[in-house]
Amino acid sequence: MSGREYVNKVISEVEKRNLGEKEFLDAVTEVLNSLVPVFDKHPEYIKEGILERLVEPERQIFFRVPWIDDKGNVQVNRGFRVQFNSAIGPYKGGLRLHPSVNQSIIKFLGFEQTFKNSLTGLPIGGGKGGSDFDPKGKSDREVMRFCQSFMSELYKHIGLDTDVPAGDIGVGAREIGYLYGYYKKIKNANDQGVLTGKGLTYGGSLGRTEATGYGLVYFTEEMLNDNNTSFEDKKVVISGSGNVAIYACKKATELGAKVVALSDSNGYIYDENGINLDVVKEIKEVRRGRIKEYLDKVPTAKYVEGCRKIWEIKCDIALPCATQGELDIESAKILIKNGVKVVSEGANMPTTLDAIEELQKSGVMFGPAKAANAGGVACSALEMSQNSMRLSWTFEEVDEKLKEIMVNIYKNSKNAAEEYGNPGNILMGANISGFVKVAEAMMAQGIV
Ligand code: NDP
Ligand code: 2IT
Repeated sequence: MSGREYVNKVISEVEKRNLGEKEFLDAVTEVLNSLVPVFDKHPEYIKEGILERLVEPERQIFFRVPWIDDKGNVQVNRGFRVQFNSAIGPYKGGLRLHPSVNQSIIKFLGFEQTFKNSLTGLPIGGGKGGSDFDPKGKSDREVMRFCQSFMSELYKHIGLDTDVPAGDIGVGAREIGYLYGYYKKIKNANDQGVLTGKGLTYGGSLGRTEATGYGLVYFTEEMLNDNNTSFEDKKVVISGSGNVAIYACKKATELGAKVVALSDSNGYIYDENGINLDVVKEIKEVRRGRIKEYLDKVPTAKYVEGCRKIWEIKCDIALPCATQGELDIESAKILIKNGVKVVSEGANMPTTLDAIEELQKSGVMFGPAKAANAGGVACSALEMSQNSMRLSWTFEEVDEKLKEIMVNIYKNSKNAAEEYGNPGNILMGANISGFVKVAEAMMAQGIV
């Protein structure tokens, strides 16, 4: 069987078995199509059913999360944990709290995480979880009661060497604190490495808060340098205004770029003088407010309703850092028309498949999420190492390791693309480089 026939066969099986799961099917289709040359070179992977096994999560846990709101009413949410692949290490991946969360979204994220974690070079498998709970507008006490109820089931399935969750959309230091406190209480064990993204006073790692955004910029800078350019003097548009967007904005600005826009799900702000990040951090990290409030402090900036319109701003570098599917083909065409040179993904799967094709066709440099945003989970793995050793590295030590990991991810992705006959296609190279390590580990461990 040729590589193409094998991939087509598996994609059609996945479509039948996962009906209507658009995000999951998109993620699988994108990855599998770029692996065709790998199967032509390694028919032994076909014989061992590597793909058939890889597209089926090892374990999926769905559970009821009842909690009591501030008015005394009973609320019920649905909890998810998908333990996708443990070939190279314990399941590792974030928890997302957002009303849109469903089985398809958690599965796509877990699938992607498997290759991303492989790319980091560290021994971590792939997993993801979350709930359709909406933290917006909830009091701290409500978030705490939800987190405790969520953990009262999740703790049965996670562990230092089994599965190590962390943050994602809607889960930051506050939520990880509540989750960890409850885990410790019901397990009677200070297993600090069971969650990452912890506060610095109880086993967190310096640099984890910054890691995804900084890592995205380190990766993108390496890609730019390799093409004889850099962030210096570039105009940058970043979507989102959460953890990833804020620290991408900080590092890009430090490297001499001017970030002119940030957004949230309601709209975007445009500041031609460059975003004042202290103002954004006060709104988003301290008050949990809306990006629109930026105008209260910087009245010369503009606010535009509707987050998708952010891609209409003329820029050299676009960094989508909000959510999946946020940069579609129409947005890609506008970016291209306005002369964008680079699109590099901080969010997971923010660019739709047709938009990626359009960008690549037009010669825009493309940094795919599983490579470009791997800095967060890489730093999580560094946090696990520090917890195991019961010591803490300095910010500089962590940052240095992060930089090295991101440069290596770029180089390995670039080399894999060349080796498999598609030089410059970092998306294909990242898929192949991430996949081969997982496939080799699965081959070595037999049919399990
Ligand atoms: P945050 O919760 O800190 O911020 C999310 C941001 O994205 C907010 O500005 C939010 O706006 C916006 N957003 C969320 N959902 C939507 C939506 N449906 N439409 C438009 N805007 C939306 O999350 P993170 O910054 O941590 O995560 C952002 C992305 O980066 C996600 O795709 C995540 O999976 C990915 N990622 C995160 C990592 C991490 O370490 N945190 C690591 C690697 C990837 P609003 O407030 O209006 O909802
Ligand atoms: O998508 C991701 O890589 C994350 N949300 C980070 C996961 C982690 O375990 O740090």
